[in-house]
Amino acid sequence: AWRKYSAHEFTNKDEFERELVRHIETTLARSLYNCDDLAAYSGTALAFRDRLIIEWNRTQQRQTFTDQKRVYYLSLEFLMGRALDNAMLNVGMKDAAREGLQDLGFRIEDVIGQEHDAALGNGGLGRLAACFLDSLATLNYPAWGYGLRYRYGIFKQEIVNGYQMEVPDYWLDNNPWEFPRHDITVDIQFYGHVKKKQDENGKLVASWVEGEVVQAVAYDVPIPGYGTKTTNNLRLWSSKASSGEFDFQKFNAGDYESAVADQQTAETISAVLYPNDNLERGKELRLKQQYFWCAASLYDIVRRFKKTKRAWSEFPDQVAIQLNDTHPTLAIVEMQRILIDIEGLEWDEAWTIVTKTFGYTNHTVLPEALEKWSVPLMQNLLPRHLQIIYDINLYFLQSVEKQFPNNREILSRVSIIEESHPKMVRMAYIAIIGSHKVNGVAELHSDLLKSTLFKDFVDIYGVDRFTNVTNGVTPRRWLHQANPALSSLIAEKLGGHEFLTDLTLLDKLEAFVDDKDFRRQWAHIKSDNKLRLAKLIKDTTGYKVNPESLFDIQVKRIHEYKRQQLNIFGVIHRYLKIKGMSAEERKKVVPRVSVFGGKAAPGYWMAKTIIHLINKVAAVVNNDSDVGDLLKVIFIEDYNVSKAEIICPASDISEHISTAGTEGSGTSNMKFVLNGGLIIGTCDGANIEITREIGDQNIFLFGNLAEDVEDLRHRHFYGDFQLDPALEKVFKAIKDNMFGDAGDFSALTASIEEHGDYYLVSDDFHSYVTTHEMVDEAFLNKEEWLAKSITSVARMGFFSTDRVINEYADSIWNVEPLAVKD
Ligand code: 26M
Repeated sequence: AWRKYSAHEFTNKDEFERELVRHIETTLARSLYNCDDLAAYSGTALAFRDRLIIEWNRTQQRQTFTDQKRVYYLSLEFLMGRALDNAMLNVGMKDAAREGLQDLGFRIEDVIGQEHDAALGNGGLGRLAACFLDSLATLNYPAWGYGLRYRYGIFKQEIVNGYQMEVPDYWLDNNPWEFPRHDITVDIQFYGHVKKKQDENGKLVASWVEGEVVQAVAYDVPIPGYGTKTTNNLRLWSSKASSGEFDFQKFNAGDYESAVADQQTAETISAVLYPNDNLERGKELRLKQQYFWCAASLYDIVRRFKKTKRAWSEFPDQVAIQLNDTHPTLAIVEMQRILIDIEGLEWDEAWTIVTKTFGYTNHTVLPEALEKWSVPLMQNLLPRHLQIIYDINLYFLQSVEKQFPNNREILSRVSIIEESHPKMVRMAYIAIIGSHKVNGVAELHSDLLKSTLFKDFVDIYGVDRFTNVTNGVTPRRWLHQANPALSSLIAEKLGGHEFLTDLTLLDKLEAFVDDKDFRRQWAHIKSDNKLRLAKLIKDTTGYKVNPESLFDIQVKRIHEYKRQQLNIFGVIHRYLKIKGMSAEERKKVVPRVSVFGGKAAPGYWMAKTIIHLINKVAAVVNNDSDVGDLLKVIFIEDYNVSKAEIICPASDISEHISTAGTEGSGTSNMKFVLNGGLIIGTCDGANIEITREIGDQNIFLFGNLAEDVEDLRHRHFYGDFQLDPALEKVFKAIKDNMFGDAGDFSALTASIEEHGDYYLVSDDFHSYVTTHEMVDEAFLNKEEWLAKSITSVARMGFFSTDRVINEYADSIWNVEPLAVKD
């Protein structure tokens, strides 16, 4: 440390202003007198970026120097949202920035609002990865994220005449948070074929030759921890045409057009995030993305390891790789390929290293989400990998055969290759066989994995390979940043902001539950947050909502299993009830705003139909003068991370109502409760553990249990099904064209009435509706409601990703934090 402070560091308002002005005038070549919010944003971002870079370089040097075990989190999705506010809070200079910006005539909120969300993810899985990065850095773990640098993130959703339209999300122009590393590139091979050849010792080795080569270029994003010097790295790979001689020859041969076309083909690999959530569709480009990213990341990891000159057997002592779902499963196969084909290790020695290195997280039990790739497709794109997969399968099945002699059933059940036409490679099985730990994301989910999907593997490997790590959320973004007023009220009571890094300290809030003054302040903050949401609703939909109403919110990807249809049918039921009331009766109705938000996968018709119905119901209900403020229905367009930061603090109640046994965990349930909202939910995913923590008097649970689902479905299948009478009335209203052409919604009603009601909407309808009546009742008692709200927040300490990351570190990765001195 030959110089303690770099020239561009700032430690107070005036120094921040100096840096801001410097960036606006020189880096951006703008005049201060002609500086809009966008330029102020860019200047502020650059000033904070400088600070991050300094800590980032120091962190990387420190990690290289101490050479401890590192964690690599492989995820095809990182749903980061905005970076500036987070950087300000983590660096701890937000107040200085606020005052500095104010001096120059800017409001910090407007400046922060200029940033485009980094939306490189679909939903829960991608946002979990982003929360993990925040906690890994905050806890000083030496950790890298590896992902793809999509040119287009998740599409922007526009609602036109009640229909979802998808608009491309081109987000990369002047993104100050990424650093291209044009010197860090990896050539990635596709297609071609396998040759056997002799190595220098006369041993036969496989060699993958010819085919096409695409270049991976690294782009790095700094990930600051909160209140720490650690700034970790997120490395995103971008594809471009290889600069190899192949293309060069084409250019020289005058085949300019086709050379440019090849270039575009190469760039297509990292062009777009697949917008499916929990649906597997087997597209070749998706497999190319997966291999491209796995191979580049592994090459990078192996290169770093080889610099240390250690023996290969030490690899698992230096490296832990976590697979975020099965999307990176090819990394297991690629690692084995590197060790045997390139490094010349024996199979068994290599395989021991591989299994000690990898861990696999499963996020869903939905059968349609389980990844399978057709053998012919893989044979063509990755011929050597397919051979290795067959070998992995052979050795695995041989050991199963030894363990369970003469049991052909188990062999065919656990084979990596499904004997269908065409044959399919089951990626989850490779992930299980190639990892030392497999985890689910909430207790019920992990138990279901063990008792259903992965049962045979429990019998084969023993139960210890399977574990649970219940999800969490980062309290920095989802409490402090999204709800600064609540965070500061809590800090006032607890004597500081320590709870942001030890969320269990929230339990000290319970002492204040009966404090009248405190309750008033708590209530006040909630109503301010509701006003903030009401403004967003007014600005984006034109509808005015009464902020005194009960705000009832369901925001998440639209999916039949998440049952937004149950919610909107409940809303229609409520509407019909109000319509049938006398003026006198209407006076007793608790006014409600039903808020929906979420994207449907572009090819998921049923999900799009649900969005359409919500919007049609909104158009009728919101314009019905009989109803007025008693009921409003709002669909918030383009739900994303930055909107979630406004929405989560504003709920009175939020809905987490998936069919029992279908939601892995859910994480927005945690965000809403952490912000003082109550929830209505099924006994599913992490709702169960939330209930255990906060107490069942503080949550509204309803519906059938996971253990009853199979039997109910079975009965429906054999015709034992009666449509719930109240739901029948709702369907009648729809069929009478109350919400426009009933034909538009017939698939939705038919899936329930005629096609077996797979998600048990009718079975749960009565209990759902009566539970909502209990919600209304409870909301009338303001003091009781406040007590529930405060108590719940006080008991949410368990759901921080800090706890989650420590569990992964202890039970899966075996890594230690790296101590950082000032
Ligand atoms: C698959 C194939 C092709 C293209 C995309 C996909 C795909 C993308 C995202 C499949 C699944 C994807 O995400 C699933 C997901 O978000 N799962 C959620 O993970 C959360 C974090 O663990 C849980 O809280 C949710 O319950 C779970 O649904």
